[in-house]
Amino acid sequence: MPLARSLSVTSLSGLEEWDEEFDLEDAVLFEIAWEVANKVGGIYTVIQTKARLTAEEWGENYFLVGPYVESNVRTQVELIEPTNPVLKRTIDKMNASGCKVYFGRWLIEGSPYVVLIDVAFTAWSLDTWKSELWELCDIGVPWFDREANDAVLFGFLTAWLLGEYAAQSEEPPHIVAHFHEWLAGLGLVLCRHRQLPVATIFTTHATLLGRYLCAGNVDFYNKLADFNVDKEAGDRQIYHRYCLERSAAHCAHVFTTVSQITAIEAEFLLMRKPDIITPNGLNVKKFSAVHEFQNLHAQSKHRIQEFVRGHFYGHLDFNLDKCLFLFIAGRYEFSNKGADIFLEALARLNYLLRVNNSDVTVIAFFIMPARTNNFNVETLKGQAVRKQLWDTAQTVKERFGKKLYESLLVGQLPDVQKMMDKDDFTIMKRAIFATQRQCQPPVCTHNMLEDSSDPILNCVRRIGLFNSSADRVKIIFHPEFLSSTSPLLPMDYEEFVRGCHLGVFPSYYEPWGYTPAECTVMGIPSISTNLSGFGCFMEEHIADPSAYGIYILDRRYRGVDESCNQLTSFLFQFCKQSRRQRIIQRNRTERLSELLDWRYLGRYYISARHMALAKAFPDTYMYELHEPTATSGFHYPRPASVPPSPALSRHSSPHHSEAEDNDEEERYDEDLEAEKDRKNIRQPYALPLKNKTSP
Ligand code: G6P
Ligand code: 1S3
Repeated sequence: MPLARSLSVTSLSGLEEWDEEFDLEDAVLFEIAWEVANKVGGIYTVIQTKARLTAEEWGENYFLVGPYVESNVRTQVELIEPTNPVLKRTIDKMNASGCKVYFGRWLIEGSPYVVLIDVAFTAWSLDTWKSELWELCDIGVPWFDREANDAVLFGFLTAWLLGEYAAQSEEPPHIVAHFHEWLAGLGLVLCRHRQLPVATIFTTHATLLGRYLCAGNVDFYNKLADFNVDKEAGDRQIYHRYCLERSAAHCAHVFTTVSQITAIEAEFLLMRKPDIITPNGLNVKKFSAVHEFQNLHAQSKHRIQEFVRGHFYGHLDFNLDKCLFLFIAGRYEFSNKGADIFLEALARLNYLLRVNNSDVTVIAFFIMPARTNNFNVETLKGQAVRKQLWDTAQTVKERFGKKLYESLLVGQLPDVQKMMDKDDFTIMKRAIFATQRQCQPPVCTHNMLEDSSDPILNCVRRIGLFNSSADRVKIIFHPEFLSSTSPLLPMDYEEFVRGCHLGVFPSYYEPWGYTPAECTVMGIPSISTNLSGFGCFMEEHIADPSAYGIYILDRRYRGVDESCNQLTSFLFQFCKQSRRQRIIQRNRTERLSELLDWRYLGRYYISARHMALAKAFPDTYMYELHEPTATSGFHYPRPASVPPSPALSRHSSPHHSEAEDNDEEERYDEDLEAEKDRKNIRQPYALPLKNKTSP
């Protein structure tokens, strides 16, 4: 009999009301997703970052289940023998019956156990399982849909795993199985159909129909109630996928989505209201020195500036110290991710900066992967020219230093006129000649395969932002994810974000949106929208989000043009801030990171699991729903001092220095402000969790 384990919720900081204990007894947790140790998109980030907290809670009884992908396993997983005897018998039995199931430790924080199933190895069962699926619930999966075929194999195999685990257990087990997204959903449906002793949870991170409908030209949110969902799914040839998704949502003991906005979407498109919202968190790294992240910003910014020096060689007629770096990053979905209105707003911003004779230059980076044929020559040449200028300066400096040294050795002050000779001037002139350029600095860093039909490039052509000297807004489209081994911009994504001033994510369809969340925990302000899960979550928990550097664009109640004007106004206001104001704002942004930490947000997952256990095993577990609902929590008031508006900020701190950029004064002021704010923050409500009752 496994040892009874219990979760002491008081051990999690800051939630004094959580003083009840929920005894997990012999329960085991399986978390099942196609993205376990297999990076495809955002779900990987959810599972990978949450693993440490869940492993701490469930210990030896936590198993992640995903597909076996050899290349991933080689780099991320240490294969070992199963430690749990029941699971060992289960895996042995499956392997003896023609499956290939592996067990190991995923080498990430928390080192969780993983069960990886080679779905291709059991492809011989596909036809049998497809007809079983048809007999069971009339869902017919076409042969050509490879992803759906994988979903069928993965579904039957995970249900087999869970059923076998139950069969191999000496006493009736209490299994919790948490399935993520439609690709894993069939396993849940089969568990219910086979009446396995499994408490099931289904989380949708984005609905299939929502994603497809938004990508088209549809007024999605105003028409949510009117869609004929079966027809819409059929028209897009995803009816079978949609059925798998909808049946998983309906069969689950507990159904969750990642945000309130996706909850509404699910209610209309999947016809089930989620039982609980499980927002996405991150592992927040708190630095021991409070201002460490500001130093990191300065270091990374310096590296971006180096890249800019190369990219704009021959056209460096703007002050790099007054240059602001903005960026958008993510899947290349031009309108869903809001790249369309960002470009339009940049054109308007360019006009405003020019007519106001601003000395600020904005460089907007677009980091969205598209099909390319490697870097273009002009871009690579820029970095080579920069390097040559640097090398020339070093050579002349060394020769100069040598002469100076020799002169001092003989006890003479140097004759400045003779410190540089003809050769020095020749190599310097040659280096300067190399910076001459006939064309404008390129907008795109790569050779695009579909250059003439690319939406970003076409939009740039239309708005005419070609990096000319007169423009105050410059554009750099980097159609590939960043990498620290790139010959062009050798930085990984995190370093790059830290070096920027503002992340701009004006998405139209974004169930959660990790990009602005990542900015926040790094202390970088961002723009999101009230159509993104993140934006709505921040709006709900912060009294004055923009004072904290969280700008939330209204895309719900305004037309595109109005939203674009609002975005322009956010950008223009941001450009008007002084360095001092930006530093204050970054400090405030970083202060919100606690709100996005799994240590806090993981509790919604805990709650979902307890709710599922109580529904599946009512004799053993009990759960009571409290008001207010689970999404209530922290509340950040307005910052104690005046928000960093350009007009007011100089009076916003008790010890303001006359020197505009005196960072030390800044930090002192900010520490006082942070202390005031900390005292004002209202602690979260208890989550709707109730302790276990005896059978
Ligand atoms: C950080 C650094 C400062 C630097 C500042 C630049 O706060 O600690 O030394 O002056 O960044 O800020 P900016 O917004 O101009 O990049
Ligand atoms: C989805 O991934 P995506 O980028 O396709 O899931 C993510 C994790 O829950 C979420 O952050 C994102 O908004 C969704 O769109």
